[in-house]
Amino acid sequence: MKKLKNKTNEWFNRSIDQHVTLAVTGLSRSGKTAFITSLVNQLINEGNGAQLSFFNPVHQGRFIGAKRVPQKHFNVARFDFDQAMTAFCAEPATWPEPTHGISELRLAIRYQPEASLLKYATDMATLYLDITDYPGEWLLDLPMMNLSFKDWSAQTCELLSQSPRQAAAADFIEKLKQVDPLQKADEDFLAILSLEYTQLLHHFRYELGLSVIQPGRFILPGELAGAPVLQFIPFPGLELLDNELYQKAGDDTLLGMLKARYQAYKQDVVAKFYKQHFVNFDRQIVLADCLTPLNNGRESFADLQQAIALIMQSYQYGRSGLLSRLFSPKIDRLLFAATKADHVTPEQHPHLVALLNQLIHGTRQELNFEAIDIKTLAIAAVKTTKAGKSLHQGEEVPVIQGRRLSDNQTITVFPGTVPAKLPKAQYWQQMAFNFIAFAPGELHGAGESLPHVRMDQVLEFLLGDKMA
Ligand SMILES: Nc1nc2c(ncn2[C@@H]2O[C@H](COP(=O)(O)OP(=O)(O)OP(=O)(O)O)[C@@H](O)[C@H]2O)c(=O)[nH]1
Ligand SMILES: [Mg+2]
Repeated sequence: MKKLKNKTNEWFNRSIDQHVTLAVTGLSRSGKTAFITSLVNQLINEGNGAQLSFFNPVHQGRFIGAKRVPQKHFNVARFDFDQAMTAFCAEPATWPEPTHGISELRLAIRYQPEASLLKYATDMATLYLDITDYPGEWLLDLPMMNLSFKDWSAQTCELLSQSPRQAAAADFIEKLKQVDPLQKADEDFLAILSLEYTQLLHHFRYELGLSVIQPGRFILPGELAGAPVLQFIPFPGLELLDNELYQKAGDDTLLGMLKARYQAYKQDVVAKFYKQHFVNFDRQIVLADCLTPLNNGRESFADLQQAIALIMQSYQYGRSGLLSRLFSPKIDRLLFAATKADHVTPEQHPHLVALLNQLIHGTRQELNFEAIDIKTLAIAAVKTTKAGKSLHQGEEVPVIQGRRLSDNQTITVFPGTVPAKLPKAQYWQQMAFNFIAFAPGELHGAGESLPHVRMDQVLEFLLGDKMA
């Protein structure tokens, strides 16, 4: 009897005080800040007009309330929810500022458990939800863990020699070819080369709209900006160097210094992130903006596809998985969300999901995802447009209406079609998609909930079972 009582107590305790760690990631500008702000806004304003009918605790009337409480880790930046809400409440409303590193926020969510036993035990249960925002670029580095400096250099220089990177990178590579890797190490010289390489990465990301950026920390250095561990470069032609010379290159040579820093980067930056943060995540949402690359053209879209394949390696837990050989992560639910779905008319949403499925499908088939439940959704954390129909040459066409970000004009457009499959050459010739950045609608105070698309389905997948 005593044993049974203990068992019940254990369950009771666990149930009234549950914890879930939810990680939110995605490449820069994919919509992480908007997503977390909306998610928190929906939960703390529940009962105040938030539209969460697909979230079971709300649908079944068991949701009691949510509030922000002090975060778990004191050494991680606070997610700036208030600043983001201030932007949405401004006149005219604006988008929150870009963020550059990892941040955290904790919510306490009160609800009534469904389970009858608990109903006798208590009327209320609390779910502590720790939300972590971190750059998706950091996940692009995992494959480096498996590569020597020589192999990484060869792979990266190969990428730099191909279109669309080649045009911007040619001078840099040419310059390196004139440098003897065995020359005397010079920190200042290496600092200059690293800066040039970092500028190239910025150009790829922000001007060419490319997604495969390695090392990912170089464009989002956080507190490591300027540290020697972020000062190295891929070096061309090392495969031609005598292997013994490569192996024996001392720390007083350029090559030796490059190898040492590359090694330090892998251990002190990449592995450290996985050890300190990633292994503690219970659930993960990966946000992907498929529309901007679709708008940018074939090469940008192909690069997104490659970046997603790299990111997927972080969720490959089978025996062959690199990550599970290094650490033991525990994510059991993984949601892929195509963000900014309010940019297309609603009948295009299934296409957007189909496209995202195809992007992750290539790798999903090969990888072992036994332990993970995966779902894909098309969402808008903050809905900025209204959908309707308009007459065009005697035919009804679906349109969206919203306030254009660049000039605040209200416009009505047919944004084009999203291909349901990975687009073929013909799609790019037609340039079928026309992406326009919209401004968010104004909120009348932080107590109002943000309009959204499918945030309730997101909540149900990520938290529904924990609040049963
Ligand atoms: N229409 C629409 N635009 C969105 C939505 N979410 C994000 N955006 C747009 O995408 C931009 C980037 O969103 P953020 O939430 O700042 O993205 P992020 O991933 O946090 O970006 P970084 O902090 O730079 O890594 C915003 O400024 C908006 O222009 C959405 O739900 N709907
Ligand atoms: Mg952000």
